[in-house]
Amino acid sequence: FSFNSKFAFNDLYTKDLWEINADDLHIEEILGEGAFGIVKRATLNRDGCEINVAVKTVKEYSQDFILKQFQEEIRIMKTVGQHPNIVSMIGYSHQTEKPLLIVEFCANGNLLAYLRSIWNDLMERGDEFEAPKMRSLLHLAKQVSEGMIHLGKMRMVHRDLAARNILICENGTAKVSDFGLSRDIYADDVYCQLGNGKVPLRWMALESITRFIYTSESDVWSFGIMLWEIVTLGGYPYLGLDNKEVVNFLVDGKRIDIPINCTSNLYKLMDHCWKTSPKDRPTFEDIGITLTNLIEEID
Ligand code: ACK
Repeated sequence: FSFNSKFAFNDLYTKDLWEINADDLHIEEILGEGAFGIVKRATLNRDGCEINVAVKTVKEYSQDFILKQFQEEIRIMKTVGQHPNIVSMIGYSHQTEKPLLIVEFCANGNLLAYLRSIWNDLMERGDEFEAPKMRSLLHLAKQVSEGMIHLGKMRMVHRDLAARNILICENGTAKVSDFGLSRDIYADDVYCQLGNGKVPLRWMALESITRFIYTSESDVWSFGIMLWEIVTLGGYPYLGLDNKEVVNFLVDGKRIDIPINCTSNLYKLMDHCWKTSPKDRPTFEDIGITLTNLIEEID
């Protein structure tokens, strides 16, 4: 090696492959925003092709802890790596005034909004909820379980699994999303104050609420609530109970009842996810197998 080529070699090592040139990014409309964070659609020029992406950033005058949380989200997305059922990171940019996190674009929005749109359609037309629709919704749940198996392999706990945090792509694939910043984008009734932070109480396992313990098993509990959201086409868990009453309800060993239109086998699966002892809950692998069987049972 000559002196020069050695330099080029070192350069290769220090260049961050995730860094995106802000000039290649054309920011378009806002998809969602909260007190601290904001998500926008954008197009990114990649080797001459324009691709749709979602860009997350922080709002003006963000406090230090928000910026730290944002850096943490970027770090987590790097660690998670690629999986078809996880929203993947495309890159980030630090060249701009505010840091940008660029992720793949999921054209069909979040699962909760999708479920509620099905509900509204049914109400308008006065139709029955049909088996093929249920099958396709369980397929989405199955895809989420696959994303969660991958997260588990990467030794990651999501802590906020819920229909609002599942995104649907243009081809209908469900992807687990949101490893931090979106938390403040949703209504306050979802995230409530517990200790120093805001938490999604109604999606949380008992041990997360009472002892701040988060594991794959507590993600399984949240998955059970997400299944309930699916069956009820976007219902609000524990409707009619305030936050304190929810905690007492769970501590007393009570659980959400079987929803109308829910088969006993599907209810059995969600109820299994809400076992008090984390080790008694199914794993995401078990859940995937059960869902495949349940999908086959639907005729
Ligand atoms: O239902 P939505 O359009 O899907 O509204 C929310 C909003 O931003 C706040 O999170 C949308 N969103 C978030 N990430 C993405 C993404 N990667 N692709 C498309 N939309 C996204 C989300």
